[in-house]
Amino acid sequence: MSNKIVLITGASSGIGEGCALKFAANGYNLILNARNAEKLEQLKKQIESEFGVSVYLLPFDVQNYDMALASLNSLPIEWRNIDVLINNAGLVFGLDKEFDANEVEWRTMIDTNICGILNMTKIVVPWMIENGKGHIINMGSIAGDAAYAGGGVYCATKAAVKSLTDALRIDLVDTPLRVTNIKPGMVETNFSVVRFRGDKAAADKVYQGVQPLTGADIADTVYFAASAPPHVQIAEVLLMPTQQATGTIVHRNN
Ligand code: 8X3
Repeated sequence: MSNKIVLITGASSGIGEGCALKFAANGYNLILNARNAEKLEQLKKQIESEFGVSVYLLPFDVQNYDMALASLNSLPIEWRNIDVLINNAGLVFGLDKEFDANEVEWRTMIDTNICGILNMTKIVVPWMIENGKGHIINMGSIAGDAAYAGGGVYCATKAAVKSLTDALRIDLVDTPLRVTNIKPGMVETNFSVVRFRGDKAAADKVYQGVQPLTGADIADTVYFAASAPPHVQIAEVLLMPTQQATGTIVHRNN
């Protein structure tokens, strides 16, 4: 295969889906991962007919190292030549005080947002080192820069993403590989619907009177980092709506 290959986790919606469309529009072949195989199938059909690139699906839960390893090891050899790994899979539950948080929910956040990235890194980065090329792009968050009320575990996971990304950049400094942390502020996806455990009205309130970013906006920045010349390493990007200034300061219309 002559096209470049991008592997995207959490690709079935939101920022991950935005990245899939952006990279496909620029001629990349895609390996798409998410838990929801049905949504991935739909996206594969849409992308292959719209952009004429090849899409390989790897449905598994990034929380589970054994599943990730078995799934990635099932990739045909020509698909292992991965140019860009976008560790996007992540989620948030609740806005509860740390001492009120639900332990199943905080374990799921830690296992997905932190261990998910570690699992993918442990499997894919050695392939990239062997191939002498690669770019790891981790989805951090403005929430990793400063904690906010009710964000305890989520903010901690995104602070961990920053540390893991910075450490990986150090570990790979003597290789041609690049490592990037993308840190979005308010992005309207199903992120807040999951946070409020399916309560769409509560999720909509988060973005009331604000024009939030979209998955496509984030994908533009991810692609910018991936398409920079090989000697340019975009280490970190913090991006937010014009109406947002920090994780907690937002100007709302009305
Ligand atoms: C998403 C941004 O501010 O909702 O990571 O935590 S925020």
